[in-house]
Amino acid sequence: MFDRTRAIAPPLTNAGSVLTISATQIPWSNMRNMKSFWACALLAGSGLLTWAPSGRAQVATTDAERKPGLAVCYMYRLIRHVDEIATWQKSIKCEPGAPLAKLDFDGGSGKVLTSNAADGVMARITGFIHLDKAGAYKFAFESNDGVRLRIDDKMIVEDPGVHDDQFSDVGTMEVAKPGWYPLSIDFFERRITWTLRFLWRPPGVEGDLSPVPAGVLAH
Ligand SMILES: [Ca+2]
Repeated sequence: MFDRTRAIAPPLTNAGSVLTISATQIPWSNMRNMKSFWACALLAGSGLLTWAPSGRAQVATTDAERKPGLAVCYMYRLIRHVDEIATWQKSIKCEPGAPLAKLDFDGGSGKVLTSNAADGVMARITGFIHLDKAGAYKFAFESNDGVRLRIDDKMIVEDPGVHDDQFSDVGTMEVAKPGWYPLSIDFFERRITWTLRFLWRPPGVEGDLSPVPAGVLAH
């Protein structure tokens, strides 16, 4: 289900070169032959489908290029559901903040994460998580307010509305091939106090879920 080849998107430069080569390899003499033109166009299209990144915010990086912690950007509105974060980003700029080493915060009434405000904050958190064993990983949050986790472009767990500190349901990700997987977390704080704890239990581990450690997060 979680194929490593999908987890590691090609660098954008590769996608760009495929696009350029595909376009320039169509000989002009063939352009006058519409059958050949459309055959080339279909070939170019199939190449793009194979190589184009799947719309994720991150570009795959090598181990050397990967930096510790998760990237984050912020928007400022009073919302009530995590769905509104993607909607707002179509019309307002998401302002980058200092990266987050890990997500284990009981923020109280203070400023949210590394943003500039204590209320009305939307955070889009992106990066990679290292899942170093095959098997079932369990994920959950303690949050206030709403939160949603996607790994490898699949929704794993969410607790999307306005609420006091509470634990989400537990989501499961079956990992077939160990490695770095792209991750995104949408989170918002509406009013008063906020909390954000990202919890997991790797395969083979007993007991309660515990905070995801900084060493397995990168961007
Ligand atoms: Ca709150």
